[in-house]
Amino acid sequence: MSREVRIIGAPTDYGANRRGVDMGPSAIRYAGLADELTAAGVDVVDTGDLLVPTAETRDPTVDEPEEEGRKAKFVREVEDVSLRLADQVAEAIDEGGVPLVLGGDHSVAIGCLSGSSRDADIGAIWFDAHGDYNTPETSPSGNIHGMPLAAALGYRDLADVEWANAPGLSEENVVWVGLRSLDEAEREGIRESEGTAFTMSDIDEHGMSEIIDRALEIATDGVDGIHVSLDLDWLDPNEAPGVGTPVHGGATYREAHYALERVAEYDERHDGLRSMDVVEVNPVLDEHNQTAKLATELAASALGKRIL
Ligand code: 5AB
Ligand code: MN
Ligand code: MN
Ligand code: MN
Repeated sequence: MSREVRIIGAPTDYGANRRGVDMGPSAIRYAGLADELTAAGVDVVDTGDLLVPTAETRDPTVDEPEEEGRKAKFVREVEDVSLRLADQVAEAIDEGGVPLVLGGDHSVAIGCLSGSSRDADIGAIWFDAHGDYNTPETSPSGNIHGMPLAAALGYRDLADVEWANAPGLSEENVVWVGLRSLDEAEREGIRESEGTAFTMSDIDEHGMSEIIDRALEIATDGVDGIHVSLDLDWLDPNEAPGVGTPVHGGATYREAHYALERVAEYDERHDGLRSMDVVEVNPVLDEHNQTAKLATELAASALGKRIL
């Protein structure tokens, strides 16, 4: 029997500074996600989208005034989505599936990590141009999509909340791959963290093959499984123009595919891919749905699509 991949749409833009990323799940489905996954040999169940009230009906600061030196916009809305998403992710895993969460902005990773680590110790591979390791204290923007990893690790609190905590996420099993844009205090935080950061320079120096080897080894060491978080701005903007915070000098098309093919290969041997998210696709900024298409292809690569 083949494995079930459970698609969960999380059409949020609360965590981002640009509107449009809430249309990501729709664009990714339209780009042919279900067919790509079916071709990869998994059973696909699409549970539809979480209900997410449109940002225009909410006041970003109503519950979380921007106190001096402390910014986190739409924090109550992110809390609400995170709690519901975490339940769905945990349920998919309980029922033997692999949840594939479609963002939405990267704040949805909070619910993913929290649900995925509810009853297990997990590592995480964070494919992203950015560290997403800000806190309300360090964030230059107040946008929660720049904070999910720090929030999930819990000791860096997001507005004193327990809901953001991913109980079984082990910091030493967190690996960033492809970093090239960090804020000052965020850089300090990553340096001090027990996680491992591979920058684009590391990929230049050692090649994607060696970096993904090391990333998988570290992320999977001593845990029950891993969460893979794929921010499309990890790729070079030439490949993935449809993102809100593009940064030049990113992963190439083949580097990205290769890395996710290696995740699939690891998973095939160890059944170690527990959950995944694909985030930050912004159809308003995209060109002919190119970035959404890439998101579907990369998800399929991670979930077992083979060339031969
Ligand atoms: B993304 C920035 N570091 O915190 C901040 O796209 C950008 O989920 C965050 O990686 C980018 O606002 C968040 C400047
Ligand atoms: Mn990013
Ligand atoms: Mn360990
Ligand atoms: Mn991100």
